[in-house]
Formats: sequence, C-alpha cells, structure tokens
Amino acid sequence: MLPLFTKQNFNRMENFFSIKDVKNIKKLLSNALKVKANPIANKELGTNKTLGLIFYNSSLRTRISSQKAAYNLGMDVIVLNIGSDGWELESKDGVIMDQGTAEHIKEAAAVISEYVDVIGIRCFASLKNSAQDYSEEVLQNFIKHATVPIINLESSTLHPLQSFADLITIETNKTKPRPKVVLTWAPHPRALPQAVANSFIEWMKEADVELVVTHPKGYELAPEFSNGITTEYDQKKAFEGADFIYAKNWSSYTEYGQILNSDLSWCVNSDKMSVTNNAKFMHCLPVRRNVVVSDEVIDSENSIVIEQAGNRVVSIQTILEEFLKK
Ligand code: SN0
Repeated sequence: MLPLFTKQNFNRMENFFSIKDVKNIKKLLSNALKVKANPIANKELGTNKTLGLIFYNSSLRTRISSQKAAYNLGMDVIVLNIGSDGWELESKDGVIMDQGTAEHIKEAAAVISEYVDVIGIRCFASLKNSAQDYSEEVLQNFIKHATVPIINLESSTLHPLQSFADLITIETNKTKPRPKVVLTWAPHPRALPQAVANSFIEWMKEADVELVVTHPKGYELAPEFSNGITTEYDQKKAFEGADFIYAKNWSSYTEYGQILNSDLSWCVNSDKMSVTNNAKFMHCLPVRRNVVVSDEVIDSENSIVIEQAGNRVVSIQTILEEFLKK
C-alpha cells in the first residue's frame, strides 16, 4: 500500500522535530492565529488521512489536543502506547536482540508508515546518559526509517509543540511590542527532563521578547540552548519588571539527571510576582501545586495556564495543516 502522500511531496516542512524545521516562524504564527480564530475552517483538509500517535510515556494535553486537532481537520487518529500495548522497540543499530526489545524501530517505523499519513511520537529522556539523550536516538531513528512526516510530541531534549503553543499564548496576551519573559526554574520532587526549558529558550530566541532565565547554580542548560542567553541567579531580581513568568523544573544537565536543589524558596509565590509588571503566570502543566507555584499565584487572574494548554490544539493543528496542504 502506498501512503497517501510521502515526505518527498512536501516543499514546506519534512518533519516537525524542532524549530529548525520551521521555514518561516512569523508565517507559522500568523497561520496559528487563523486556526485559533476558526478551528474548523479546514474541516475537509484531512479527509481520508490518518494521524498515528505513539506514546512511550504518559500524556494528558498532548494526547487529547492532538486528537482534537486531527478531528478539527477531518482526520482519523490511531493511538499506540508503547510499553503497555506495543512491543518494546530497539533503537540501537547492530545490537543482538536477545534481551527485552522485540522489534527494531527500523521495521516499526516503516510498518506504521504503511498505516498512517503522519506520525507523532513522545519519548522522554532517560536522564541516565546525556550523550544518548542528546543524540535523540528514538526520534531520529523514526525520522530515518518512516516514510511519512514525524511530529515531535516531546523527545529527550525538546518539546516544540509546547513552545509553539507558548509563543501563541505570549503573542495573544502581550501588552507591549517587546515583553520581558522570564523562564524560572522551580523545585520538584522528581528528576525531570530539560526538554521544555530547552525548547522554550529556542523559540523565545526567535521571538521579539527580552528573555531572562533564572535558576540555582548547577542548573545551566546545554550550551546549544544556553549560549547567548541572559542568566540571573537571583530569582527575585530576575522577576523585576517581567511581563511573563514561565515556571518549569528541570534536572541538572551538568550533573546529568540529578536533583541538586529542592529549596522550596524557589517556588513562585505572590511576593515574587509583586515585583513584576503585573506578569502573567505560565506553566506547561502538569504542575505540582505549592512546590513549583503557590495556589495563590496559579489560581490568580494573572494565571494563563489553562489558555496556554488550550493553545496546544492550535499548535499541533497548525503543524498538521503544513503537512496536509499540498
Ligand atoms: C514532563 C517534563 O518534561 O517535565 C512533561 C511536561 C510536559 N513532566 C513530568 O513528567 C511531570 C511529572 C510529575 O511527576 O510531576
């Protein structure tokens, strides 16, 4: 069976792995605002086309927003939860497969491409080996062996659909042409990936914003993301005059995957918000209340986390349209 369309047919975008796949970010953002204004304007675009969603890890927003976006475009959706429903997949080349993995990504990616027209994949960082995580073995293998476009639903080091939704949220909430956006590290009981923070920085570097990143010492991100950014180690000082506060925990990159600090004084609270320019509060969710952010802040009028999550439909729908438009 031939896929309805193959990667070679696209002159716009081959895959959506990172912001680097976007040819024109301004145009993509303007397309997103159109999708947001009228989500069902292109109800026929995806007729007889299928989106496949593959999850190695848990998901609430990504899973549901991707399905909703596909339905807005008239697409069908097939979901596979690797681990619980599928075979454990091998991602390394040349291994003797006599252990846990039953199938290689080489066959899996090619076979899934026979059934669906676009594949979305979520596979978090292991947080055990930085070289392995930062090589993006799983997503890159899918890109190599699939014959249809691949969409990153959060890989080891990136979460571009989240960052694109964040950009849309900032664009539609800003009250000045060049807002001050602060990405603040916050504590967390578990070691989490750097993906959301890495991607957010990558997208904000391309946006018309003043970006400041604040975190305790030891939480510096990988140089490919942190190079050229403004870092302020004093969290409250970083918050001064901010228009947007974006909170997110990540584990250490330099002491890879470690929790170096669980100091609750980094929790975003009203006292810190009081030095901002009446900043909006953002977080990608899921969020640990009263660890990452106080109830008072997340329940305040300045919190836009729900609208931000709503924009996840807009971001993936805009990307799906890129692939569906001939
Ligand atoms: C993920 C992360 O990358 O930080 C997904 C965010 C979109 N977050 C978590 O795994 C949080 C889980 C927890 O236990 O709070």
